[in-house]
Amino acid sequence: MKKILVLGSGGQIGSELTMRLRSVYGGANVVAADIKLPLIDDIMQSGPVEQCDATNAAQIAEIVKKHNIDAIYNLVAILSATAEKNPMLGWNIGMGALLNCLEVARENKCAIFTPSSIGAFGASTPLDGTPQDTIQRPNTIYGVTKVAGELLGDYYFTRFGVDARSVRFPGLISNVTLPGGGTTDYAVEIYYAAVKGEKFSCPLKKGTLLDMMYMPDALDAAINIMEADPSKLIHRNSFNVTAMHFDPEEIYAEIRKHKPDFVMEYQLDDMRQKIADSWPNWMDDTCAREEWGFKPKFNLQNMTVDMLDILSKKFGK
Ligand code: AKB
Repeated sequence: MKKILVLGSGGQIGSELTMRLRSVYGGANVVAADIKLPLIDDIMQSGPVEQCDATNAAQIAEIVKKHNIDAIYNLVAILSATAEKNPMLGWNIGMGALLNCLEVARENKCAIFTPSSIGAFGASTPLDGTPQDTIQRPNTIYGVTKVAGELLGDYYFTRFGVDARSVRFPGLISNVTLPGGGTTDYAVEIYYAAVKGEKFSCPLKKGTLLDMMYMPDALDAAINIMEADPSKLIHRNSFNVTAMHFDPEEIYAEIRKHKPDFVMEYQLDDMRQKIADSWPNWMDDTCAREEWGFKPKFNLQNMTVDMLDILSKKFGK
């Protein structure tokens, strides 16, 4: 990867991945793009920025040609709970952006990364130790777009030689840009509430196990899979990756070790609960570890220390 385009630079992953890619490949070599500008100051000031509606293929193609792009990070998606409220929007944005990116990548010989998700699994998948290759019959429109995206990525690779790669991200926990409309968002919001001294209402019930990962590990995964030796890849779209799994009680207890006065109560969101119940409790990510050396650094304990520290500084607490 020499010249990279990040579509969705304003989002939870994009706002951090853009800065990480710039630190690795140089600010001038990473073009940040989003439908909505301006982006955060760090991004605006450290390299090229373009306005781009990813559902418009001509706009993507123009930016790719203008900047001689050879790798595209397509991070455009509507997250699970929002997509479930508006399935057509979820499909049109998720699939529209992906198909456009794949076509532009084919025409311009670009590599392409598009995240898949634990949402690509469903209630009929083995939920404990979910294997790399298993039943994928998701019950959400978000999951349907993720499975279709995985299949399209492999299709464009075998049919046209497009270097399409992907990982199935679990819930991502981060502190720069809040996620919005996801099922796993509670695991981010709980830290913000703890630092601000607010009571937290948890939308998922006690015992709801979900895979999670701290953003620094997700950024490493997104870069390392694209840098991986292609001759070692047996899989491509998409690799199970995870760093930890916990239920609301476990993350609450971990935060209370540092903030003993913090209070969490339950206020269940039926839609999110239904989605979470259909997702893996924990995935087996052996293939990612063996094929391209995936090795996360953060667990619930050291992530909690880091999240509380960074957010305390951010909010002057
Ligand atoms: C969501 O909850 O929708 C996302 C995801 C796990 O893909 N964070």
